[in-house]
Amino acid sequence: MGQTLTEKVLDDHLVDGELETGEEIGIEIDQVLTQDTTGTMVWLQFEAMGLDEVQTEIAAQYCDHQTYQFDFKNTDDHRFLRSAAGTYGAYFSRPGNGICHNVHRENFAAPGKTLLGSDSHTPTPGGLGQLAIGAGGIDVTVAMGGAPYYIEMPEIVNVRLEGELPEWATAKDVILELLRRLSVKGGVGKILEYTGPGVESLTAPERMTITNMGTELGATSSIFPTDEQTKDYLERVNRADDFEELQPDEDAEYDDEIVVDLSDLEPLIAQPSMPDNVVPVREVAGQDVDQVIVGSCTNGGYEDILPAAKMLEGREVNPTTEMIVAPGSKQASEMLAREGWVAEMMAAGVNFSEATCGACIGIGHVPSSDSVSLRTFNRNFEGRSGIEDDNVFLCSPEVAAAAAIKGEIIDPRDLADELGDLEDPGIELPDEYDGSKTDLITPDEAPDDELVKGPNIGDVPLKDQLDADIEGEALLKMEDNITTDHIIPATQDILMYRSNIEKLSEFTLSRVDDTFAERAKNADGGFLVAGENYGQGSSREHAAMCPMYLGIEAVLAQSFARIHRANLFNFGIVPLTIDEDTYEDIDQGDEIEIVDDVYDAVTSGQEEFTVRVNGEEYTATLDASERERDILAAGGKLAWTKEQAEESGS
Ligand code: MIC
Ligand code: SF4
Repeated sequence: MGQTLTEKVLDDHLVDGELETGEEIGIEIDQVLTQDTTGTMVWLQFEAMGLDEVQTEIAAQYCDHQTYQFDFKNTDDHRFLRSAAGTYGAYFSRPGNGICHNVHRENFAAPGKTLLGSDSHTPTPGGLGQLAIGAGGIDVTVAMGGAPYYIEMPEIVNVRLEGELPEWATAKDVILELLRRLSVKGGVGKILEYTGPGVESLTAPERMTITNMGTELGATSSIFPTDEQTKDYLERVNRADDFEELQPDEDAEYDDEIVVDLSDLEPLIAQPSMPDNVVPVREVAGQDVDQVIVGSCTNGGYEDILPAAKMLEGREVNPTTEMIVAPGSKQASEMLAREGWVAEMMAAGVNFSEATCGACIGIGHVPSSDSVSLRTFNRNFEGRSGIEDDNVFLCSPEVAAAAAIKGEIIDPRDLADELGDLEDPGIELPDEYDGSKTDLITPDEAPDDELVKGPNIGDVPLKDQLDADIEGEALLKMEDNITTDHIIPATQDILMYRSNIEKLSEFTLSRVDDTFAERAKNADGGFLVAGENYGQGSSREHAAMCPMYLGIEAVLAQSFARIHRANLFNFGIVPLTIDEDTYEDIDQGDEIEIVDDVYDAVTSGQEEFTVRVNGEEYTATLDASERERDILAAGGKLAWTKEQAEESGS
């Protein structure tokens, strides 16, 4: 039987296990990336493990989330990250240089290589045939130290693309269509592999918009085969040598297949406040738009901003609307500036920003109250923009620019009819991506050789080994699709504490219940209860670290998002699955007791646990590999890794 492309890349990197769906496999990691809000913990844990040098081919530390540096704590984090990159041997990308995924794809992403990153949108270079996976910080730390990365072999889904995109439909509409069909949990446990005759019509940057936002489906990764388009892109970024032809075998077998006829697509939009709440733009047309933002790691490339700039050329942003353009990388800004497009956009009334994540996580450009904001981003979780009652829609740069011109949501086809002289700008790649590279500092040029820690940078929190008895209150009962933005928000006032868990933990789940952190701290142990897809969204391990710090010992949920589930193991919190009836029967405040000796049950491979709630008994399931059980028993991955090192005498 032939192999899928995913299997080929995995096979090439396999160091443990077999490529059978559901089996745990260990793979070698070639490249790692980290950014400024997860990177501080990555390096603090690198230090705590006693590691002394990066072992992967490439390790890159980007500064992209807290680039406005509102507080010395942000700048201290950046200085610490620079010193860690210098000390341990990673590339360092200064604030303003761009978003990790954009800068990584310009400089390092390569077909057939593996990439592990402490950011959930790490799968972006899947559009170049790279197998890229997002993970919690400590998983990246360990991979950077040279150890394999372990995951459950995902199902491989064939997403067959047919036809070609019609006018005004874009790559963003391809992924919005998949979200509409599959939902935000439709990709959990899966890798989406794109195939079919429609692939060749999409340029590499368009493919990367699709793979970037595969994360919103909950997918482990997304990958495209490589071809002339891949080669063309790599030539334009001056890395032709990185090209490698990669295709699935003709007789490859997939676990599932989805067919998308590109020619059927039209401009789509995700309504507030979930990326899968997708409808045709025409269905919501006519609503006034207060704010439009083009940018982010999904649509912040040169190729994404240029169409919006062309649409605005000789026109004006509607007086009732504000339009912000925040490029994904300084290289994109620089090229657009040199070609005169920045001036053109400014003349149209655009507020042109530095290259940053910024508004995507509620840092700057917070929408006004009770208003509509249209963004080309990948996430619109409630409150993520920095205001609780936000109305954030997600769409393509073309739909965003149309709304900025009209002042209301409008399908660009209808705006073109109205204006008479508006044409679909299409997609255009620059002859050469020729922005300067001065802000990417190589390990050799690194100015520091010891860690520099400001006063806000704390220690890595540790937990004791797993208890035999776990009992306590159901401290919080939550619904389906709770995001890591609910657990540890990323807004400006909170983000600066990412390297200070004691302080950060005060904000734990404050968006759901602002008494939670205090109650948890006083309770001395307890449970979290949630519905389906608990912990979707970001990779931030802080969403497990802080509950651990507050004494949470187990989470009972109907299902878990992949990265967050791994983070719970990594910080010694037992993730137990319960069925819907059990979920319904548990109320916040109920007394819960795990009847089994938890330590023994976890280490002996027991799957079913008896949970007593107010005297009634229920079954909860621990579906975990032997390695995950050992990590849990040790009290988390840091303790476990140290134990391993001691056992092997290194
Ligand atoms: C996000 O988009 O939510 C983030 C901020 O990039 C996170 C990382 C983080 O929380 O630091 C992610 O996607 O992993
Ligand atoms: Fe940054 Fe937003 Fe992309 Fe996360 S999703 S990396 S915050 S641009």
